[in-house]
Amino acid sequence: MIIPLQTDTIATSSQNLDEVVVVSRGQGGKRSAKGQVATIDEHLQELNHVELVRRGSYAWEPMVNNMQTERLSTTIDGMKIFYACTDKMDPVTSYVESGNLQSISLNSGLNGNPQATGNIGGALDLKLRKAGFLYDHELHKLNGLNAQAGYETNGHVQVYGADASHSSQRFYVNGGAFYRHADNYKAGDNKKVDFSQFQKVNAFVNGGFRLAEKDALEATFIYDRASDVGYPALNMDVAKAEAFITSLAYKHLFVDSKLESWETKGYYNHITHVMDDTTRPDVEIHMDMPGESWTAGAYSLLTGSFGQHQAQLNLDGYYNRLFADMTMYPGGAAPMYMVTWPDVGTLNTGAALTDDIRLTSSSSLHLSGKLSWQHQRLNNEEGYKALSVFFPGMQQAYHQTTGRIAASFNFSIFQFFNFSIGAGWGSRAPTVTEAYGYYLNNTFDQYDYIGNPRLKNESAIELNTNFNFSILPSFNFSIDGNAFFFSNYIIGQFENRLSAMTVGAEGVKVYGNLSHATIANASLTAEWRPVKGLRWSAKGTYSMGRDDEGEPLPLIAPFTYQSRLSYATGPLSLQAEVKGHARQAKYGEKYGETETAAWTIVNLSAQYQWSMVNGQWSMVNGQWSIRFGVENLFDKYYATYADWCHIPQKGRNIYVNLSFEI
Ligand SMILES: [Cu+2]
Repeated sequence: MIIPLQTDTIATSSQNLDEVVVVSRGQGGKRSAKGQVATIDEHLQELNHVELVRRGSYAWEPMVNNMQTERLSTTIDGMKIFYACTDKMDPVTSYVESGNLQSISLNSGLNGNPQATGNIGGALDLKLRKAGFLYDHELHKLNGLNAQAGYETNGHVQVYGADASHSSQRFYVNGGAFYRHADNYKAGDNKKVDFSQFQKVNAFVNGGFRLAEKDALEATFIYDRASDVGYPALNMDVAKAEAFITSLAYKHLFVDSKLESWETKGYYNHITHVMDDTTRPDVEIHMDMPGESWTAGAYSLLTGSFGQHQAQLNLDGYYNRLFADMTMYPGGAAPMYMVTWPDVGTLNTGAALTDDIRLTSSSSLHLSGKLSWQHQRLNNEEGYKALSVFFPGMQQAYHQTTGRIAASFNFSIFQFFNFSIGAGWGSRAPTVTEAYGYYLNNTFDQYDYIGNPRLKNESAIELNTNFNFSILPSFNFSIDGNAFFFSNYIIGQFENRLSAMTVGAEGVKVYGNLSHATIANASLTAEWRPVKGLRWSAKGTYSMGRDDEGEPLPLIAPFTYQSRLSYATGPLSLQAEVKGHARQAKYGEKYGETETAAWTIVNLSAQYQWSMVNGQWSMVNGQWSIRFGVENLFDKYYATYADWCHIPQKGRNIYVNLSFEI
């Protein structure tokens, strides 16, 4: 038998992954009640430690452990990609579709995947769905077909997706297309939310070619384009957000060796982001605000097994360019032009090592570390000179060295008891916005933000623990906690000497370092399976965030809870869910945050699956599934603490999703 050349799928079963949400077909794991038709954001909601910041109904920004994009790493199959919007309208998770992905993995805290840098809060890796080579001599060539359609009443959301695959021992290819369209949605009590529409198309191809028995080339191409995207929480919408994502990888598997696999991948991606305020009424000064991001990079990952050790060595490097500018058109006067991201070129190289050590049959140690070196240059003279006015003597090029190291110890007694404890230290360089941003208006606190090229790197010490036990085979209980102790925490600080440029802004903030800050999270999960098919689960999470003066940090979750009751019999499964959060009593008033009220909603869902064996496709079964559900059953009008400027969530929404696969 030939060993499957799917090292990616083997790597996902690695024990150091904290959590995985399954996007595509596959057994086990967490998954969205909406199935593959769900958006990436809805899939991400299934993960513990993850909350999403919403600025509209599209492109939510993932938060892990109550930390946003700047403290996270997001990679696509290990590839670095950087968003192109100065207002964070386009987290990189918005440039892929459910159809592109097999799963999303989350490493909480400083224990990142080998390609992750700057991941104090956590690292998300979006795993692409690859058909893979056939590895059983007896099978004929295998073809697959997968199609989905979905409809949601609230906002008339339409989703259509189809993909096909072909695999042989020498060659595989899979590709598909996805389309989503949504009109304005209605919040509870039938209140329409203007500028909440969007449209998106996505197409992808993955291919693999086996050069020799143990050597293969793999290529990926993704095109993604969102247009006419409304952002009700912001002053502007998006005319176009477009991404090209490509990669070429060479994989080698070792036989009769302590080394297992070696993968080297080169990649390139380009994002174009065009904001638009022409559809908004009563705009005092029209603005054009385009942004672009280019990233080229490579990594080389070697894995091996040496006695008790399962180790990975990764070397990587990338070059990213970020450019954004803004032209304001005051009526009757000459247009005003400014550079908001001064064409910053970032060259980053790093080396990472992870090691899983099996100490005894019931205990193990996981170690990971990475050292990165970074060079940044401001390539736009105009932008450099504008920022130099505020920072006389600032340089045009900067160097940063960052690193992370994490260790965790795991102890288990069969399935009854599992305990882990971990610690880590890590640092991150300031982002381009934090270091070099120029008059970036933030609608959260109504301040214009200016970057600070003199920022120190931020660092944090992390402590975490997890305790899991089963009293009876049917009852499971777990406690999870972590705490991050920051030094030089980066956040916007008042600058009274400067006046705002944006109409309606309250003033100016410049990014600065706080000497220290703390973020801590604790969650409790219980699961009970009283009889076959019946399952009840409940989860509660409490978080806190404090700055150097003991004041609450912004965007820290209040007490949140979720309880699910599900019943499965044969092809039918039913689920009822209650979720909500308490009043956000400790909100970041100092940072412009306002209080969010408590809310609770009820969701219902049902799924029915049936198979057919078609004579012509004797090797494969066709499988149909239909998913039906009601979200926000009682049409509650509410906003979560993470809804930007308290834009309301969807009111009652009924959905039907149909999918077919062979
Ligand atoms: Cu934007």
